[in-house]
Amino acid sequence: MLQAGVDITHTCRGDLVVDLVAPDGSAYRLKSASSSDSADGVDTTCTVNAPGETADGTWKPRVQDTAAQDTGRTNGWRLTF
Ligand SMILES: [Ca+2]
Repeated sequence: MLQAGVDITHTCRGDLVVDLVAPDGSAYRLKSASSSDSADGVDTTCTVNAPGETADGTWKPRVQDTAAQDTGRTNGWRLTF
């Protein structure tokens, strides 16, 4: 079971779309944008449905900020296979 944790400082987390990109380029959505969620930051761990994927290769987080004004930064992330 693959678990992905992300720690993001941001002033409006509803702006954010977070994906996990596998070594072969497959993207797994961890978080979608939400216009109704204006709370601060993301610090969560979620289970990713990614059958057949292994730790081999380079995994990357991809964070997109879909709206102007509010900004932030990614502090860290982790994967557990
Ligand atoms: Ca923004």
